[in-house]
Amino acid sequence: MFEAKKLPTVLTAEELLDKAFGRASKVAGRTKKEKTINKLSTVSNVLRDYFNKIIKSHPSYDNLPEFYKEMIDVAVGLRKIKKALAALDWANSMTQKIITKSIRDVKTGKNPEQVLKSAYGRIASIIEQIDPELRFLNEAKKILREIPSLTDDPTLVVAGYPNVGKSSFVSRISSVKPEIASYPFTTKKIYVGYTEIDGIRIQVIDTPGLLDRPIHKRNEIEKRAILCLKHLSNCILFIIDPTETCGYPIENQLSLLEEVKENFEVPVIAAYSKADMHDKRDLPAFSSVTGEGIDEILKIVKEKMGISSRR
Ligand SMILES: Nc1nc2c(ncn2[C@@H]2O[C@H](COP(=O)(O)OP(=O)(O)O)[C@@H](O)[C@H]2O)c(=O)[nH]1
Ligand SMILES: [Mg+2]
Repeated sequence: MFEAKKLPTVLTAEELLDKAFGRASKVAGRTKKEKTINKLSTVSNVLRDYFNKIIKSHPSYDNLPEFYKEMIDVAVGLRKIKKALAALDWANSMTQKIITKSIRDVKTGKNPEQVLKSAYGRIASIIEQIDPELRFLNEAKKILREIPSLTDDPTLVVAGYPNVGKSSFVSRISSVKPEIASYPFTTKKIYVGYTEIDGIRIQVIDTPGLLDRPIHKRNEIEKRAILCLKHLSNCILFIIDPTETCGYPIENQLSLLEEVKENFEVPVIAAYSKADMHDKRDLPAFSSVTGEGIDEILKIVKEKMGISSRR
């Protein structure tokens, strides 16, 4: 599971240099030589710890589930993150090299003050070079934090026109109140609920604004958001409101169903909502108000997802 909430704040070059040199300015030593070596070692430790902390806080992006890779790529750019982390790695080894060499120079008798001054100058110039990457990583952190935490439980995505009863269904079957997260790159929200079918936890996702209108009319960013859903879903429940109280004629709802079927390779279950208001039963029908038909729907979901209750 991807947990961007753990990503730390990233300092700018100036802040990082203040931190390292500030810490070094407080160290003591019996001789000028010793004091200089202690200062250099302090800068070395602060920088190494800092760079390692930032680099290690990021997951191994290549090993993330496709859903996250796609989402992160759209939100901030996977290559950009990798390049920025590589730049930090570079700065880390460069500054350590400078410090190791400087300590050796002091030990072998070079003027401590001059060595320190020159080392500080070179370190500062390296850190300043990666300032854009540091700033980018801090911005990326803010965006990545918005990415919903999803589990790798089997996932049911709920689709259908607005007001057909998607949210009501997700709430009805969820053991806990659905969590709301946002897509980091659109204004769209994701509602995530969890239910159990025969002891197997199922993640149920409702994404208002994505699979509730013709896909072919979507802009690029929405199409990519839909692509993220493709990586995530194991099954789709397409809800049709035959009463049309949702405000959309049944023909439009059916044509969206066809489009969803064409765009997704997973099983798509079509079902009627609001069964308490009509008698149409040529498709499975359920009511989130009375609870009628809900167990039937979950049973079909279980079959389509290939969930076996034998354990
Ligand atoms: N009678 C009845 N009304 C329902 C049912 N499910 C949803 N509704 C109503 O339909 C409207 C839209 O439901 P909602 O779940 O918000 O739809 P969504 O936009 O698809 O998420 C709300 O006023 C619900 O109370 C149902 O099973 N029976
Ligand atoms: Mg809704």
